[in-house]
Amino acid sequence: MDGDGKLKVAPINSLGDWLERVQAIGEVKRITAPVDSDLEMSAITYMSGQTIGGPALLFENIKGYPGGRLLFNPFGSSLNRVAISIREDLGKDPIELVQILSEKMKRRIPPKFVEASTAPVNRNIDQGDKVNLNKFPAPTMWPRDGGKYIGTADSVITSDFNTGRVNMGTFRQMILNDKQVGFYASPGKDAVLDRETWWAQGKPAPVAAVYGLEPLLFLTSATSFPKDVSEYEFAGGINGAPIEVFKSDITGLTLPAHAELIIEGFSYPDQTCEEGPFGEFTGYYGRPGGATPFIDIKAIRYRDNPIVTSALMSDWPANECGMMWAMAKAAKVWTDLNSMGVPGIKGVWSPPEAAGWGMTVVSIQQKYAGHAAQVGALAAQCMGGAYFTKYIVVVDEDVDPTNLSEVVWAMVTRSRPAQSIEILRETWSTYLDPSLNPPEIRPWGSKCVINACKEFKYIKTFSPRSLLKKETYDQVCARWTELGFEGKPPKIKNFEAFRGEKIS
Ligand SMILES: Cc1cc2nc3c(=O)[nH]c(=O)nc-3n(C[C@H](O)[C@H](O)[C@H](O)COP(=O)(O)O)c2cc1C
Ligand SMILES: [Mn+2]
Repeated sequence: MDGDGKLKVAPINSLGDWLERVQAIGEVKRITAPVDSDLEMSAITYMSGQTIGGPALLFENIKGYPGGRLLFNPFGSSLNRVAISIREDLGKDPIELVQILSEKMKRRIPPKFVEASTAPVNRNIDQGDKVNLNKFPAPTMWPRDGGKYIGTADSVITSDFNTGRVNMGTFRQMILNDKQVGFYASPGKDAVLDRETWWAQGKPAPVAAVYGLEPLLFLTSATSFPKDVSEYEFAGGINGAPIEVFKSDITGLTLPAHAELIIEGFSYPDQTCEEGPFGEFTGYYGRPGGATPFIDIKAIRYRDNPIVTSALMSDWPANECGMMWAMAKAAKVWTDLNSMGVPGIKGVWSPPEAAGWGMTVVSIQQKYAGHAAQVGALAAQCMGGAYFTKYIVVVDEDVDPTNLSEVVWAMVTRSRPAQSIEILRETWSTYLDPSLNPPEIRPWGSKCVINACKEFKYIKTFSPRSLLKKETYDQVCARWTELGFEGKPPKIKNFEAFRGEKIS
């Protein structure tokens, strides 16, 4: 949006609109050769994903699914695709984009209800005997997976029985048979709390799952927003216009009108299935398979030839939880720190290399005694950053939090392990953390907060950095070609402020 509230770029309402934009920058690869949904599609995604910034893969010829289409890793490791999804222009630095997203996350626009009959996703509605989930392509991603996962880059929609608030969360969904899918969500997640509000009344919990969706809805579903506000409002805020929805006559839930494919049905308190294991965002199989609630599917709504969206979970850079989570989590932590009134925040990053969610880096301009410790503790435990994250590093403003080389350098030159590290215990984690053993101790975790800032007590006398003088840098830039170097001179951000005064 610009100042007068007009959208700068053409609106994106559907996955089709998004694909058009992404195709225009050459970041969709259509794969028309026949491929197997059993391990082959995911292997291709993993291998293609080794190139940072590589394309999203649209599989159009999946063995056994005539006409079936599946988009693997919509975000991948591409900053461009994150930019497009949050309705921004390309070419911005990661930290600039995180800041923009964090501002957009402060806006809320409620969804707009349209007539169900006009919603493109209602072009086809299968109910009763016609319900057959196995009609749609779903990959088995890793050799030890418990089954085909149709829901990964998805949005699972639930509601709170007492307040009516509609939640959107990304939760994995394994096909059990034509009419049932597993519904795994970690303790503390909103879908878990929501379904329990229905079960406490002795009622089945209504639930819908969107398996083909526009990536902004995927991003907002995968981000920890306040538990009492619908993700639809935050998606609208980022979109700069309301998300179009309709009310389901089957479950009463609010569903996205422009989705590709939605299932809906009910989940019961006293019925579970065997679900998992699944190769997870950590790059490991998470908890072993176990008893999990499931969804009894009453209806499937879909466009003609719908596109299923899928997320490969793996080690970086092929992990769909890498760049998207890096951006979304960092932006949300920034929003949370701002909303608590913490001053001096210069940048927040969640390194995609750290399983997307495992680490938070905040750079600050230290303003008062205890400032760095306060930022570390709040970034560790605020809603946007608390889940799973193990390492929280606070650095000064001259350190770029998106540059791990600079962060590591600050850690070894500014922190003192005996003084600068705090451990937080019994924190919010997950059954999926392979380091928590024996597994019975899960989902409790711990966190390490590292203050890698110059010690504030000695900030005036802290050893000066060896920095170039700006005028010397400019001179060398001007002579770069003459000196025999090719290309542009490197960008340098920090320069010497010393003008000849005596260093004490
Ligand atoms: C691709 C992907 C798959 C995910 N799968 C799960 C899952 O199976 N279970 C889970 O608890 N969280 C999963 N998450 C994390 C949640 O989506 C995330 O914590 C989100 O904030 C949950 O929604 P909520 O904040 O409304 O509870 C996944 C995230 C991504 C990006
Ligand atoms: Mn939520």
